[in-house]
Amino acid sequence: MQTLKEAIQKRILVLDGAMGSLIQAYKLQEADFRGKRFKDHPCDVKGNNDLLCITRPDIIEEIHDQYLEAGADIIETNTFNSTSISQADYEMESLAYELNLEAAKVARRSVDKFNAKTPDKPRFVAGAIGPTNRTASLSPDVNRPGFRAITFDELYEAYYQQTEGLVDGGSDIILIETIFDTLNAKAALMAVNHVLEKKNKQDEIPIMISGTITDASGRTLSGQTVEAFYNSLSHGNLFSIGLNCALGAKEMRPYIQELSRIAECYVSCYPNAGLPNAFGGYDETPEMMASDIADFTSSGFANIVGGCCGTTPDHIRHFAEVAKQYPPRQIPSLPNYTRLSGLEPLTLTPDTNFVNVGERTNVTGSRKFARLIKEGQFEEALSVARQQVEGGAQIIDINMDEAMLDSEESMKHFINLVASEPDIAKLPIMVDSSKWTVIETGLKCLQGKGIVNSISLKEGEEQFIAQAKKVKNYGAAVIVMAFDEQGQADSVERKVEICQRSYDILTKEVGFRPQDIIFDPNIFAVATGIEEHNPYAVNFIEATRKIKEKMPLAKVSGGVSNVSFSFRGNNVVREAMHAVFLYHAIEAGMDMGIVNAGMMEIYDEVKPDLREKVE
Ligand code: THG
Repeated sequence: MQTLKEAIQKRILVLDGAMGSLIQAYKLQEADFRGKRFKDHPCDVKGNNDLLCITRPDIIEEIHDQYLEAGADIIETNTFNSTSISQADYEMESLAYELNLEAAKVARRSVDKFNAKTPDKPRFVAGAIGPTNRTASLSPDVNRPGFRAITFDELYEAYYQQTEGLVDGGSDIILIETIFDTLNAKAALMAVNHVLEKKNKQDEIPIMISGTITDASGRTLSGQTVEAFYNSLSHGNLFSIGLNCALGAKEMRPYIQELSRIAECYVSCYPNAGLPNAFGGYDETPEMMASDIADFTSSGFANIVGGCCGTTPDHIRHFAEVAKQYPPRQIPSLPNYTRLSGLEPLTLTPDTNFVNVGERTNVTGSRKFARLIKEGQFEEALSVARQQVEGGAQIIDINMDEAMLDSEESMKHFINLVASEPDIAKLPIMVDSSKWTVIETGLKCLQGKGIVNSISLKEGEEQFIAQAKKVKNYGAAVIVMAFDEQGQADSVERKVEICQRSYDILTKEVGFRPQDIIFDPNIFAVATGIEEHNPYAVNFIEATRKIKEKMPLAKVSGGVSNVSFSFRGNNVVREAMHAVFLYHAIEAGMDMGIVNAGMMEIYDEVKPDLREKVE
């Protein structure tokens, strides 16, 4: 029998339609939901549709059968709310694993029945994972923007358990769907990948993900654009990415077109039957929707089509007819650019100018920021970030390394507050700490694709690899310092050698994408009065040239203000030094730098006599 991976190369696959409205048609009562087993359950369970996989599996199987009969290639398990988190609404959190196990078995039975009848048309079970009823990157309380009702770790645990049930029950695919908060989806993706790794099924069970654009703004509920959303999740071994729910097919068109352009995996699309009407129902007929689906498929936008809320087996029958008529979308092969995101994407192409990383949201890099954080004035501290953005920062570096602080807690709280300020949160975040636990705390708060600052070979290969693997699983890019077991590199040769060694380990052993690696060949202070320090700036520049020659897809960054530390208090000289340094470093290939955004002087505007001395 054809595998999913074979089938999707040949044709556009069809996903099933809505489950809820079909269940409603059975007019089930409280007693039906309870069955014998939950007759004495302490609270009402009517409306807990997922429970029917245990108490009325016959009904769920009948619905699956209807969709397969209509021509669906893939049916979704009835598990949208089967996490311990969502089941808490019905005091059934302890049932989570079993709900998923049973739901997958029901879907499996239905699919196996049809596959036995027509082995030439294989069908597949997609274990469905919903968003839960909580958001990890949004506060439910407008008065407490830094508050979160759920954490990354709690979501991870719940999704892990759900995935185990779905896989044990026989799912062919895992589908993370209706994503409205990308941080929830990142937790789900990590959990799914970990379960598949543990069960040694990574090659066998593909992962589909599907987001939701909530309105005409073209953004997810948590504020990301389509491309930012894709960048946040592209690390997760995706089989497909797509959109479902919220909008009707027509409204979804520009966003599916965009995904189709940027996604280096298959693209799925399963819209609602139009926008909800005044009674919360859906009006688009199978014929109406089929013409929109035909528009997508004839435009080459999609590999998988289906329906969400309001769609019926009749809709799916029409879609299956349409899907037959067009060839599937071809996966584009895109240039290996460094792609990051906050609420918006940041792509570093060969035409991108030097990228400014704002340095001032650093308790060791700004007295003002340090004072505000120490006094607990986090809201005011946001103004420091905002000033960096207004000064032209395209990424924000955040550092809370200070002995007097609970650095993990401060990192978490500040990133959560940034998330509620769209003018700042649009940028990718660089999590800066010399403490791994602080970095990991930061990563658990980022819905975008950020940068870890930093890792190195300082403590040896084992720790370097372990941390790099984690960074990759969180989907971040990484700064690698030119630092090894012998210490921090100061000569050109050592800088290049350590970066090359790090690169080889990251790309060959960890599976890092070269464009997600950013080298920092150490900017040290010059003119300190110690003779050996004087070539430090030139060494950085020469090392940069060599690193970019040898590893052109990787990027080079550095902490620019370090170079002028001996002139602290003399900003005229410092800014001149930064301008001259950057002029030459950028010419040598430096791609980005941590700088005091807004205070950058232009090389040509530095007073000639001062410039001459700095040169
Ligand atoms: N590489 C990487 N990360 C880094 C550095 C690096 N992170 C921290 C640091 N170096 C880069 N950030 C700063 C931030 C501020 C200053 C220098 C580097 C600075 N601050 C003024 C000072 O100390 O004189 C503060 C003045 C004030 O309080 O207003 O110079 O190299 N990967």
